[in-house]
Amino acid sequence: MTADLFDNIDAMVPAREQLAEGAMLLRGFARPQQHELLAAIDAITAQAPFRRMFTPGGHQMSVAMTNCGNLGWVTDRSGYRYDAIDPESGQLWPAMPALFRELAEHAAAEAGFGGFAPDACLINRYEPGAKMSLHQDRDERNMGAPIVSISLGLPAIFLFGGLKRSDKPQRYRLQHGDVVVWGGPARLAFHGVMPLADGEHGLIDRKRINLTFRRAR
Ligand code: MD3
Ligand code: FE
Repeated sequence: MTADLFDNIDAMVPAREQLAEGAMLLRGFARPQQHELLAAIDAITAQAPFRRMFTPGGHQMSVAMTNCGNLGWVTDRSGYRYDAIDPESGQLWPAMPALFRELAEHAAAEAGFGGFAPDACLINRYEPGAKMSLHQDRDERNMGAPIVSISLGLPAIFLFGGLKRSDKPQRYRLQHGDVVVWGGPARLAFHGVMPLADGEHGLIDRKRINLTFRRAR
């Protein structure tokens, strides 16, 4: 029982936990950069504000989204896609900060995916009650690359299922600073987020923000 294996000795919580083949939870991995991450998100959302997009089926998502990087994920009545242009502004998405790229690359390498070079970062904002239904991420061309997610603010119950929608999902509580890497056989797993419970967070008031780094092309 050493500091190498357990970085939170008090709670006896392992610093890294393999959730499944290809899926690695790095607890608190982004905590040292929390203030820089939040400042960068503020700068990005000043250029490309959070917005609640519509699915092709005409439903408005409860999660508000924006993007940074060369490509951004968008959805509207015509479908889901990656686009270099923010449809709200007609401008390119804000650049991906070097800190974001480096954190994502470092986390991916920790999980065994060396050389991860994300070209897209989707930023999700959950307010109390917001949720994400079970889905697969399959709009990316390069399924060989993992997805890296960083959770900030209020904790959420994350649902991690199997390759079939009907596979019963496991539940994980993702907290401020937690990073998860999803690659290999976990890359096409169904996943979702339970409705966000209200609460207080010292740094982000009554919200959860999730960053997902992707290699879209
Ligand atoms: C497992 N976001 O943006 S991040 C999404 O917390 C999305 O906002 C959730 O699902 C959120 O698409 C979950 C964790 C995540 C992201 C991608 C995955 C888990 C994944 C891809 C495959 C398997
Ligand atoms: Fe997803």
